[in-house]
Amino acid sequence: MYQFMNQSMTWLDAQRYCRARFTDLAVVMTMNDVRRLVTTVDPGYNGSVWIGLRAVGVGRWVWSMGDSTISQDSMWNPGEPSGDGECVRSFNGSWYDESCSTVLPFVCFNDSTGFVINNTAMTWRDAQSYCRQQHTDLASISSPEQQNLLSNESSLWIGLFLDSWVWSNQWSYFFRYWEADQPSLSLVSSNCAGMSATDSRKWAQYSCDLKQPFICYGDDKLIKKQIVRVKLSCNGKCTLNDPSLQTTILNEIIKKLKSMGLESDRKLSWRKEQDGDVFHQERKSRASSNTVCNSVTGRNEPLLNVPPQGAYPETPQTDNKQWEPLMQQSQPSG
Ligand SMILES: [Ca+2]
Repeated sequence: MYQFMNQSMTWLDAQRYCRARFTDLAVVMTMNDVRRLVTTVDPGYNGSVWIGLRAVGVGRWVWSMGDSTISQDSMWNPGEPSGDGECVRSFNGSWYDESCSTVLPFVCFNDSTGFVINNTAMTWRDAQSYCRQQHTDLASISSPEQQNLLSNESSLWIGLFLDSWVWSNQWSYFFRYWEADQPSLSLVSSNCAGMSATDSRKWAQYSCDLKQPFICYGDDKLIKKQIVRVKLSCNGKCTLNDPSLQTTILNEIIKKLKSMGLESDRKLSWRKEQDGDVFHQERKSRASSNTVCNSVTGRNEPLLNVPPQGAYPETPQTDNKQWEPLMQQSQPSG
């Protein structure tokens, strides 16, 4: 879950903030993540924002699809990579590093149809954009068999490129969504990445000292969640796992808690256990009487999630005692 923070910080401070309150600065692994990231930003804010990507000193060859490092059976031509570019073309079944601004035909990978060769010459980045829009991505080549499919082709861009960036959480994941001219070797002191202010919202590099809003991911630790366990009985006259009955009971509890002072922005829900049920028959050893038809079992498996924005009153005060014996309070988190 992405969280937009509309306050300006340096990249390092933003990272500290995200780690303290959420999990980390935003990590992006797929085009779907890109779309979610873009919609996370407040509509009223048009500037650039930090994401959790920063430069490291060393480059390594990785695939555009992001899911793997270079194959063990790498197919470099002897003498390659020769250091004359950060993108890779396949020619006669071997790989050559090449300037990314060279225009070449390219090979996309399509989830349904496999390799798709496109004979329109483009820069590597434009070819990558094209493949992501029309197919899945620029092709990864992970076996000699796949390379053989290209052995009779003239020069084609493949998905391999030299990457020297790393995610804040150290995940080895190489999905990138750079602006056409980024990352740029001429911007050597711009070692942190953000989502740019352009319409495309692709990524650009900035000085890490720049102060700008940022996007974190993870659950908000400031939202306190309280879990209470309830024991209910209807003497065999109902099925407590009937969803409509659960809704009715929950609404009654909400009504009661509100009358006791629960604020309206707090949310209550039933917590399902792994089997999908909310209520479980009390175990025989714990059953207090054979009149209990449905009740809660399992230590630390309470059934009500109460994630309020602030602390819920420590001890619910009520002049109506009928709910009180049914609830147990757990320690609020955070
Ligand atoms: Ca070369």
